[in-house]
Amino acid sequence: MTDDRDLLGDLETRLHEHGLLLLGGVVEGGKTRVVIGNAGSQIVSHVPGLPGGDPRTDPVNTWTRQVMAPIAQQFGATVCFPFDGPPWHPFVSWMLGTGQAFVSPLGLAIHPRYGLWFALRAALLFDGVLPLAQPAAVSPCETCRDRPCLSTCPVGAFTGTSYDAESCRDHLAGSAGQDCMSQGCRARRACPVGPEWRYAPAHAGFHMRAFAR
Ligand code: B12
Ligand code: SF4
Ligand code: SF4
Repeated sequence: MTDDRDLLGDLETRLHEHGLLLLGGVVEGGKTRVVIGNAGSQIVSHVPGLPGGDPRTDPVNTWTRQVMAPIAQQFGATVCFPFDGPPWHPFVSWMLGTGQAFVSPLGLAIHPRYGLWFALRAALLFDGVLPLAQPAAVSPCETCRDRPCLSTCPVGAFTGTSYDAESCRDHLAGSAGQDCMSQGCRARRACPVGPEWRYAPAHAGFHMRAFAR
């Protein structure tokens, strides 16, 4: 019989081979959902087309599918992806449900170690209850007095309860938006958590081009 602890350990090893991380899991109705992602710019050396490629060809999503389909098969799980939609799978809610990350005032999930510098790439659904890590203790936002993420956006796109994607996109289209375009979202960069996980500028630029396209 397979040891469940070995299963998650083996899965983690397989994911690391591709620069991916097992971010957490949650038990739902006798099944276990495991959320997979990446942090920082470690993924860049694994994905053909990152960071300089054309986002319109979806290199990250294409790569994610190619890598995750055989892994799901090997581990006997069903896989789904955050980019399959609409309707979208509620990946942020799933991540929050693992107890390993928290909702930030920007709406993005924040991780005590990786800060805002992680993305969600896939989820695996396993039959049965797997032994999961203890939830993280507390959100870093709780002790962040000044909340610089909320005061740094040049067009005030984040209010703490909403995000104005249209104002953001308009700003990115002009010359004043080139700082965000080349370095990544200024509001996200203002967050002091996990500075060593910040995306390298070329990597951040790829995601900004993908968003602004
Ligand atoms: C559609 C979408 C967008 C849209 C609309 C976003 C919106 N706010 O409405 C657009 C294109 C604008 C967008 C933009 C970005 N997005 Co987006 N987006 C998605 C996508 C594909 C679906 C979101 C959705 O509607 N889900 C359906 C709902 C029901 O799911 P949910 O998990 O329950 O959603 C909860 C949270 O999202 C939260 N929430 C959402 N917005 C807000 C805002 C506030 C203030 C609060 C408190 C909560 C909150 O509340 C929901 C209910 O609990 C997700 C992937 C996914 N499948 O989830 C990525 C996703 C949410 N995006 C992500 C990112 C990183 C971005 C960008 C930062 C991209 C970038 N540039 O790098 C930008 C933000 C703009 C910027 N300035 O940089 C990441 C977030 C990772 C994380 N750490 O949390 C995701 C998970 C993609 C991924 N592969 O990792 N996005
Ligand atoms: S700047 Fe502070 S409040 Fe904003 S996301 Fe970072 S830790 Fe949370
Ligand atoms: S990318 Fe720039 S304009 Fe858009 S929300 Fe972030 S800080 Fe604001």
